[in-house]
Amino acid sequence: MKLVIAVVQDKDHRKVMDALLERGYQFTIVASTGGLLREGNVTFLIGTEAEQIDGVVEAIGAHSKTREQLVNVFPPTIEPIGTCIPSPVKVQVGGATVFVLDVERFKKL
Ligand code: 2BA
Repeated sequence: MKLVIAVVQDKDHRKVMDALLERGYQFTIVASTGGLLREGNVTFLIGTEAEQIDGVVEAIGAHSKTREQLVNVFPPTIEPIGTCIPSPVKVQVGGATVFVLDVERFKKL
């Protein structure tokens, strides 16, 4: 048994849900927030057999787009707080960030 943890952009999560449901995978979604952008994303928890991992990852990848976003970076400064000007930097977000973990024990009680 494996656990797939996938962080998906908010804009893509409905399509990813539909794709997983169509293929019969069971999952839980959790609302989450990216540490850098501080924007909402969605984390999928998908418990599945090892043979199904490729199908799961493919379904997620097929609907997770890469996008560019601007993030404000504050330069290191000795100026008093409030006088430094943030410079926007482009970051590439996504597709999805996927982790695959071994499950030691799985039980529905
Ligand atoms: P955020 O933390 O908001 O990050 C958005 C994007 O900013 C990232 O896109 C990446 O391109 C860039 N970024 C974030 N932290 C960075 C760093 N320390 N150095 C360089 N670039 C950085 P993605 O890599 O596609 O990640 C999208 C979202 O997936 C992240 O949103 C975060 O919520 C999650 N994520 C990514 N890597 C993770 C990890 N190793 N552990 C846990 N969550 C992760």
